[in-house]
Amino acid sequence: MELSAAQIAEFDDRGYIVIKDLLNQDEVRVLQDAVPEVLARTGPEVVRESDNPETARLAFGPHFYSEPFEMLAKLPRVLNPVKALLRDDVYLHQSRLNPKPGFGTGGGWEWHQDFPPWHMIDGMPEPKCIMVSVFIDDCTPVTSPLLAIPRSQHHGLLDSKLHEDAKGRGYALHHINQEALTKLADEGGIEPIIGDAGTVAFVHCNVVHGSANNVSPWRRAICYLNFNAVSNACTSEERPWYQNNRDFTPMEAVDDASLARLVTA
Ligand SMILES: O=C(O)CCC(=O)C(=O)O
Repeated sequence: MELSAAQIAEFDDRGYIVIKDLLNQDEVRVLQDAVPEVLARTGPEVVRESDNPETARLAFGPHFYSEPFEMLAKLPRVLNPVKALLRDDVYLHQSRLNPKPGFGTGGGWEWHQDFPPWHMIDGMPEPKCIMVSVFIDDCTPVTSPLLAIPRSQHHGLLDSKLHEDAKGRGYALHHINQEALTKLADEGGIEPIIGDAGTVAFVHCNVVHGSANNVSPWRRAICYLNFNAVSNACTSEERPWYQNNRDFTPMEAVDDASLARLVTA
């Protein structure tokens, strides 16, 4: 799939584009079936909710150890748009699966940009990174969707503060203070990024976003594939493999049917 000039212009202006049904329902099912095994891992790559250790808050690195997520990251439908938007070859800096289970157990995310920890800890020079948000479940107004401030990426790296419970947030989340957030939201508005399972949003890493906790009865899993431009490779080795991938080889696409082929009868 190739993006149109209008889609690229929309991304450059608003900071994100949403493509409905980028994955078909068979592919969605393969990914949904793979979620329990990912979340059952016992290594440090799976971070639990601090107030509810039974519940996984996020699993880093599923593309390393789960074939469906590896194939997802290499689909031409995913890779080609990222390369077009970043105007470069890309590698996968990091992937995360946020399951966001229902009944309030899937916790919220304070308003933040994704770039600060990548820049400050991993040594990513520029915000030339895209968070590809793959909806594994339906993301509706009631399942605590991602909330984003359009055009906020134009403000560059904003002042932010390392969250005092960074470990409980899942990573070194830098949140934005209320005054700055109010100004940005008054100016740009706040939009929910919603769509059925199989929808994919391509989001610039400096777009300010957050989400509430999920009080609906339904799980709202999203897989984030955070692609970096090869020319923008990270310089630090502080964080482990599952947070800061050190293989900067330009990614090659697999056959477009590779994920669908994993359907079991
Ligand atoms: O999945 C969510 O609701 C938000 C996740 C998020 O903002 C993040 O992982 O940086």
